[in-house]
Amino acid sequence: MIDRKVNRRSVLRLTAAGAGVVVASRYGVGAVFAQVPPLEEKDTYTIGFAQTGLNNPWRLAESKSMQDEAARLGYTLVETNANEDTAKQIADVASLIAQGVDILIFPPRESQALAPSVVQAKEAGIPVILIDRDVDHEIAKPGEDYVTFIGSDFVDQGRRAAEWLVEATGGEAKIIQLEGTTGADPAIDRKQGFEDYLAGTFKGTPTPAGAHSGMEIIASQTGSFTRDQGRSVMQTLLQSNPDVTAVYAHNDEMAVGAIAALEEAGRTPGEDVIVVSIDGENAALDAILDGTLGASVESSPFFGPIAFETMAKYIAGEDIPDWVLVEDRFFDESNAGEFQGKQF
Ligand code: GYE
Repeated sequence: MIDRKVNRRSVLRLTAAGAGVVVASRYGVGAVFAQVPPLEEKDTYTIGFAQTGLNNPWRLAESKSMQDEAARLGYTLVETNANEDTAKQIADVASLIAQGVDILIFPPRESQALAPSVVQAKEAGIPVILIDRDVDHEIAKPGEDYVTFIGSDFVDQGRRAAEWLVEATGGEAKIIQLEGTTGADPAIDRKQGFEDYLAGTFKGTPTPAGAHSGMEIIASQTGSFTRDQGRSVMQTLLQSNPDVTAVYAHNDEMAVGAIAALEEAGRTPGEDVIVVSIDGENAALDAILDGTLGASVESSPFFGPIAFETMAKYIAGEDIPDWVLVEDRFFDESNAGEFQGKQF
């Protein structure tokens, strides 16, 4: 499992850190840069869980899933809350490292900003499993600096939203895109998957459907994954883009906010403006059933079981893939009733 060689990147980092720097680690200096620190078999573990914030149903569901699974296993979960402040999350991770937790399992709020924190954990001899968001692989690599990323294919989520929207609008739409948190992996990838699909490519390969030249993105701005900002950004964008006929929101909370803004402006979401988003929360299923939201690609927050199962495999010395892919369902009017109230 941990028979990974010191590669060029590790060597460069060692040089950059200064050859004379002594790195404090439970596993000795040599091992630190070569591989993810191992985790020994014990009766119980202390897990550092640095949450990005608790300001929406998705985050609350994720935290509860982690808490429930840790409790079920009799492990101690030390949870921090960064209140959607990246600098705070960096400090939270540093503090969990200083406390000497056995392992860190957390969602990095921003993909570049949190990558050095992942490397710092490794250098302190603490393995990291990333859940729900990934870091920039140019700075920290799965299988080398951290165990793995467990989460969805966000590029594909964007593609699926685009594909549905093309169908729903007959290939003709003036789209406002509400982006997620700037610098967050799902915001970057959901934008790319959506825009690339409309341009006729998917992950660098031409799509059979080709380019959709009638689908025009007329404005694209961040709403930071929140309902409030989804609403206020939509209010502003509506003023300058009254010709909008579709909204693609990177998550349901922003879609729900945008729907409110559209209604306030006298528009009829679901009729004159078609809305699509991602997550599959209860409020989105309700909106699908009342006709204001068209569809939502699932992005599950229930990481507890899969995170702890992956941790157990790592302890047992099993080979963990660099990416533990979470498969997502799709919600629209055909199945929203079945799942209504059962999500989060
Ligand atoms: O879609 C969003 C949340 O990182 C995948 O973050 C997650 C996203 C999720 O705030 O609602």
